[in-house]
Amino acid sequence: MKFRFCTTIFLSLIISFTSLAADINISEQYVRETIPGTSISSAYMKIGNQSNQPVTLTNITSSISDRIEMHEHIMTEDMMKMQQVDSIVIKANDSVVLQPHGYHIMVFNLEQPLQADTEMTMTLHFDNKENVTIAVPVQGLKQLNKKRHQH
Ligand SMILES: [Cu+2]
Repeated sequence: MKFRFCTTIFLSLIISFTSLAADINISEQYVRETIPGTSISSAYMKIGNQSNQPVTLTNITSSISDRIEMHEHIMTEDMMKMQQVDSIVIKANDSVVLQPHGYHIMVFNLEQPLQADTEMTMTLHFDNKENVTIAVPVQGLKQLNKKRHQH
């Protein structure tokens, strides 16, 4: 009994510390259902930084993929192209929206296709040592609007 009591206090201390340290706020996240015959997908979200310091997203990991990259879309010679970026900076008290035709997250090497109405877990690693693990709902291809993100 005594052990359980201590564990409860310990856990609540961790939780309150975590909420105090939460400078990063992720919302509106979703990942696309895998197009049949492929093993990739793309994810989008809004990343808010509630601190007075800029924060840099440096890496993204997940148990279901060993290769997750940050990408951006750029215009070159009248063509929309995408390229990998090493990091994404979120300014102090600001937010960055990852969305089609802008910054986005690419998930490669999926062993299992992502199915609509399930979710995947990913961890975002920031340079302030804050790691944020989120559940990302899988949005079905039929739920997407007609402007599809082409690769
Ligand atoms: Cu991409």
